[in-house]
Amino acid sequence: MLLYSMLHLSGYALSLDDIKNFRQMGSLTPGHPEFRHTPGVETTTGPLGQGFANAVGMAYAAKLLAQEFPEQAHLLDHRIYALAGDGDLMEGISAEAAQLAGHWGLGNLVVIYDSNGISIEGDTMLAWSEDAAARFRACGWHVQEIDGHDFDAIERAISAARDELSMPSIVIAKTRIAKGSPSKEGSADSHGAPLGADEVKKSKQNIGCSDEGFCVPARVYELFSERKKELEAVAREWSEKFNAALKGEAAAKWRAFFSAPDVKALTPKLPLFKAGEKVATRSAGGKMLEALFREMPNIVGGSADLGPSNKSFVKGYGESGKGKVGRNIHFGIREHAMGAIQNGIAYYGGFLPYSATFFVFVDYMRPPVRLAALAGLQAIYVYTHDSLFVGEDGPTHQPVEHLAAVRAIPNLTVLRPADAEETREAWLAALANTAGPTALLLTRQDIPVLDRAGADGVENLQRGAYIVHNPDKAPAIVILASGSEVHISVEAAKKLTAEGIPARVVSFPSWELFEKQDASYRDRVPGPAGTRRAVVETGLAMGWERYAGEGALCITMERFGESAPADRLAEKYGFTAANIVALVKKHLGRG
Ligand SMILES: Cc1ncc(C[n+]2csc(CCOP(=O)(O)OP(=O)(O)O)c2C)c(N)n1
Repeated sequence: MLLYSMLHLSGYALSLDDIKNFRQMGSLTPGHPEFRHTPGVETTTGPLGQGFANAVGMAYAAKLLAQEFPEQAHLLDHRIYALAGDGDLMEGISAEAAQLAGHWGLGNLVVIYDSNGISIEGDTMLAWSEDAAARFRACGWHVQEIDGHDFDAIERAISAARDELSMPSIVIAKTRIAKGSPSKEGSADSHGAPLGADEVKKSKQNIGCSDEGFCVPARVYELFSERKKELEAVAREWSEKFNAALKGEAAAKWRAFFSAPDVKALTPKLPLFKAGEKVATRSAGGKMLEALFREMPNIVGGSADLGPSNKSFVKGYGESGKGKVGRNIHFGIREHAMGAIQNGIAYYGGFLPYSATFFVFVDYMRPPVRLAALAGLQAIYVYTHDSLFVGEDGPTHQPVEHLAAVRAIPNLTVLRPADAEETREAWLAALANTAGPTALLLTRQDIPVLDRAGADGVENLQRGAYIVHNPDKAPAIVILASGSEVHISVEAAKKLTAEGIPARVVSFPSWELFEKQDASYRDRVPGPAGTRRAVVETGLAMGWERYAGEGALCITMERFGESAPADRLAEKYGFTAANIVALVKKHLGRG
């Protein structure tokens, strides 16, 4: 409500009626601010701590943008402000993000911490006795502590924070929740529940306001509108200076930063692979990134300390470090902050951010992935080591339920390419998806580039599923597979066909893209009703009945794996051509 009321007063298209409609169906004032829903809302917040880390991402983006445009840098010198509460600071993500902001020296970031010592259950002392100031000092922040009800102190502190350019600033403002309320001031009772008519009336009297409901005194509107006029002049002047300073090559570069990726132009720039070549899709993904860094000046990202494994670091384009930002970002071992900082970069605009880790650790960053999907941010996740075939690291590192879990997030496009060629297409799909995030699931192990002669072309990955192997006769079995299980399925299909059981293999990298196809395509690829089908995937069968039908043969993982070399695991858990052949025969009653 603080944000909504400030937007209303500042002249955004948010009326007093919108404010009265707080939290009502279809209103512009939903329970928590939602990006793209309410004018002036710059980030979707609500899950505590996310906004704090978003602000760190925005500050990173602002600093990097100025670095990328050195001639205009003197004009790209704005600050990023964030308001945070006790809840934000209690959440671990704020500690991760604060460490990074301090390390990077984000002097353009100013956090104002409403330190009222109250959360839902009562005094924060119930569960928190950390010295927040000491924490932020330890992380390399400029720390000020003030009385948050002293307007002069607030002004002085913000001014000092603005002047501090070598490190991020936090203003710890000691406040009283529900200040002025005769019986609720300083009490957890005021956190979420309405104060009640009588208490509101008395509170307003106490702070010198009219007790009329939803009343904004005319002099308040006047004050804001005068200030708006002054600031409009400042903005105009800035725009004129900026447009004058942005000439020639820099102007073209700026346009490239602030427009959607030109997928058509990028397509021929990405590397190709030959059928039969053995390539881990994580390595193919690394090659795509190298090409994209060359072609797209605004692609930025990095890993949570797994760069060499994720193949996500691109040499020669600068990197983050102590007191510096760069296009390659070292997030350290902080998946949660990584996801939310990535969101902050996406919110800021101008950059296309990616992040990388092992697929199993998506669990450590699920909240920001969900928020990217909700907010419709273009963010790309490079999740390598995507299956049981991680091998020796064992069950802690082998995803099982993760495919089902990421497929369950609305507006997240999940892509599990079957080979290096599909990896190129998957990257193109991610670049084309400007309406939400995309997860690329890539293998640790080498897998062959498929021979698609006589089958559908690899560009059909864009349709979510397509036929990679088709027998001459009508198929007796259609095998649906994704990622590294596709080539094993093709090998099995060839054997089955040779034995008189014509078998089709459908590479099924993306449920979400497949859902967007017309009904005739969706019917054609998995075969007409009555077709016998099998699913081969190193994840839960859960959900596959949608495409395979009830009663399909499922060669899937319904339990945790174990630590062993990948080929031994393939044998034991049945992901071999021989096992697929045997089980299909049995399933069809032909064994
Ligand atoms: C991740 C997460 N966990 C729990 C909540 C539920 N919740 C909303 S506000 C709140 C307490 C926040 O306290 P504080 O930041 O001090 O806010 P204040 O009471 O000062 O308004 C909690 C636990 C949430 N929004 N997000």
